Amino acid sequence: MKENIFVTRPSMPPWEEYTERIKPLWDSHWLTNMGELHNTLEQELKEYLGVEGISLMVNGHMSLELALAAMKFPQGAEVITTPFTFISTTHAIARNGLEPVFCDIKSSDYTIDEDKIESLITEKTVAIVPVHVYGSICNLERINRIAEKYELKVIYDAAHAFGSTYKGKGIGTFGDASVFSFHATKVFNTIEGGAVTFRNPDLYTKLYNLKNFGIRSEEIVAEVGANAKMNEFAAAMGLCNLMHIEEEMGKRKKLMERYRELLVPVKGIRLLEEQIDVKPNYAYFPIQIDETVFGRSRDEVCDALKQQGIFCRKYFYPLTSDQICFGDRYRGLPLETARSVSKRIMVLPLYADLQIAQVEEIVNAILACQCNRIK
Ligand code: T4K
Repeated sequence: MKENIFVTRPSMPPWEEYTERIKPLWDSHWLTNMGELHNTLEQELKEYLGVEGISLMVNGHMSLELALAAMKFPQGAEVITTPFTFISTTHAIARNGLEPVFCDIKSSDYTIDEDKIESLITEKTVAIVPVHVYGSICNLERINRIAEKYELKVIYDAAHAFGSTYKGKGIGTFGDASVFSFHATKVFNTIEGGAVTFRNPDLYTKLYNLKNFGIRSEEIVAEVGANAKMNEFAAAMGLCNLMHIEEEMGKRKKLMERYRELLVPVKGIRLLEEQIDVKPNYAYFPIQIDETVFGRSRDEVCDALKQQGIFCRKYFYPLTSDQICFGDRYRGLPLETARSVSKRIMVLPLYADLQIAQVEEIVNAILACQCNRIK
């Protein structure tokens, strides 16, 4: 029977490498609470990402929630963000008692439309939470200028952008903080995990308190905090995967190049443009299907591929602002580009172990949908 192809598949280090890493834990019995592997990974990632400060977390979502919490914004304050993202971004804002203010996106790279941010700023605005969606980098310079002009904080959701650089600088060095996800489905994974990167050293202590119940010593709890620590087994996975990160991205790059070669000539299918000054991380391969030109809708293509055991995903449909958990609250907002992209987008399978022949099979399956219509 033919193997199903999913949108992604986590990369795992050789079994022996992982077991070597975790073996000492059977002697030490030290499994979590900022253990040796946690601290080593924190140092190694600091160097790899080229950041001044980093705090490891249990996952990307808690990294975002706690990065926002660390800023100590007043309840009800407004945060300008994008609706074209994973629900985590919006939930992190809402769960901090803040009001998400949704800004439209650009059709060129699907990131927040910097031209529309200023018109959304009010007296209650405290921050901008842009997302480097699919690893597409936001307009860092314009966002920085807007933030400086209005004295706003910028917290980048860089869940998709691990290892990317802009003008040679690590993507985690921009804004007041950047948040990474090391979930199993990401370019770099610690099974579950995440991190906040930052320049202000005060944030290290604030985040430490927030991720460890505010405990400073056996008898002192200095702050109200949660539990969002990364454990030693996750850190061990990270240390192993970090050794193979260049190989991981190299394999993804080759697959992406083949996708591009095959799909660029296809009318009605739009690919993400490469960005100037950006070293990409080859995280996702989204395509937009224009039904009027291609002859088949995104949903028809997705369903047809599913029938053949190819499981693409409609990241990100519906927009987070239109999810039922928010009722009709944001349904009338002028988010034309985001709504249009969201209806046409699908993400094709991409992971290091995917074979070039499978990429060709996926593209053939897409093209076959078109032929079926023409017949
Ligand atoms: N901000 C943004 C912009 C994000 O995209 C995310 C997460 C976050 C914040 C929050 O970060 P975390 O708290 O998650 O660290 C997946 C991931 O679970 C999620 O991490 C990711 N974004 C999102 C875009 O995708 P689902 O609901 O699509 O996952 P699921 O379970 O359907 O997995 C997708 C496919 O991956 C499966 O069809 C098969 C494959 N898979 C998955 C897992 C979990 C495997 O092969 N092995 C596995 O262990 O959300």
